[in-house]
Amino acid sequence: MNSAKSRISVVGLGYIGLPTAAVLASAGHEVIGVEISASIVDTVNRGEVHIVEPDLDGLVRGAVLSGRLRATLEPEPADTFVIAVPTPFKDDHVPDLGYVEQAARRIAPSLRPGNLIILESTSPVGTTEMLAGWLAQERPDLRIPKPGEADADIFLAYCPERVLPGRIVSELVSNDRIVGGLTPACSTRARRVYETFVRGQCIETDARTAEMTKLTENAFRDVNIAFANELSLICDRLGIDVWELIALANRHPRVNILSPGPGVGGHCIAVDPWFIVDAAPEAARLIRTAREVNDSKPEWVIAKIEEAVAAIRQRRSGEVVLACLGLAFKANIDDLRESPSLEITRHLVERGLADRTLVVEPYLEQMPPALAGLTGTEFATLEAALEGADVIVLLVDHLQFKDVPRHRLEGKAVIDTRGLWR
Ligand code: SAJ
Repeated sequence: MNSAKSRISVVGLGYIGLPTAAVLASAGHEVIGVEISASIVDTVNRGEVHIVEPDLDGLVRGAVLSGRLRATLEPEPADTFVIAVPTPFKDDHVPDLGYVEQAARRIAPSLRPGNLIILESTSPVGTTEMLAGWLAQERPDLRIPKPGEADADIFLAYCPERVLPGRIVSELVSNDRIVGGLTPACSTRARRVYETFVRGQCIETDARTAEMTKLTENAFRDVNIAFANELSLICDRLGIDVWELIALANRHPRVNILSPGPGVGGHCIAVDPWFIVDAAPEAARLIRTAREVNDSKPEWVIAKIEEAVAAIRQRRSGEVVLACLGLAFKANIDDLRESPSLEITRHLVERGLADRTLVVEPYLEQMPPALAGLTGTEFATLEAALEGADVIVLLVDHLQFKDVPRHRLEGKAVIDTRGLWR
């Protein structure tokens, strides 16, 4: 471990930036978080958090109370700048680097010779070179590093975040880091920063390889989840329990199939593989197909729910009540980004499939804006859903749902997209 402590500016205090800023502060650095949202700045400066993530609240409170972390709207000079802003894609699956460009142009006036800039946002291959280009436009007085050229006034590297939502604080410290500089000197400077708080290994490479490593990790997972999701469709046709099938196949020493679900959500796995497809459309056939398989899973789930409701309506007249359990994109978190569960629920409500739809999400205190105000929906407790629903759709395998006594499901149509109750 390197003990050098310095002044680090973290640009973007979201799911990655805020935990990173707090971990850096607890490792002894003076950390300035730069945000465009005034309410996030106020929240952090009160020592509070705007996201639910295990252990994050205590870490941020401690960092702010110790005086080593503060948030601001305006960039200030620092030794190192870590950019952790979103990189979504546009409607046509083309990466949108607007936030990275905006961050680069905003920090540029504060840069001084000797500064290190690290990009952590998931990015298509070549983004770090583009970042160098934006900085060069803003600061023609500074020599910006170029691959193959040793001399420069600042250092620039790509180091992807790889932490799992729900385990961000521990994985930030324990995971290995891939550090890809525009030059070897950039890699080494960036590695030394990570070595002040990372217990895993920090491995140097070039920027393009580091960018592609991140995309590859998430595309690998996406392809493997697509395999499980495709199996669930095949098993449904063949009358086989896919969960039993996977458990049995996984007894083979070299087979490890992931779990089917209602689709793939989150801001990473449902997005990043498209960056590869966009860069090499003809070559990325499997990666594209996996995206399509996972993206089409919500429609299949919706069709199953429609069948269940239609069967009840055929059997009897009167009100049909549907309950959707879980809106988050995966278990035990409050994150709704790209959530297939939210997409499915919204579709069902907008279609008016049931007379009433009870929405249960233990990680939220009220109906999220995407569903608020839609007629026929009610934000409900698990108990109310078990009491009142004719059709129960389990969309997220939250721990709170696991122990539902099976007799409470009797007489209801149950669509368990996660295999939690099998
Ligand atoms: N899912 C399944 N079946 C599974 C596993 C996951 O349907 O067997 C679904 C989840 O329900 C969720 C989605 O896939 O909707 C993604 O969840 P996840 O837990 O696989 O991944 P994320 O998006 O929370 O985090 C991923 C991680 N990447 C890998 O595991 C390769 C994390 O390490 C990355 O840091 C993160 O993406 C990121 O920020 O890129």
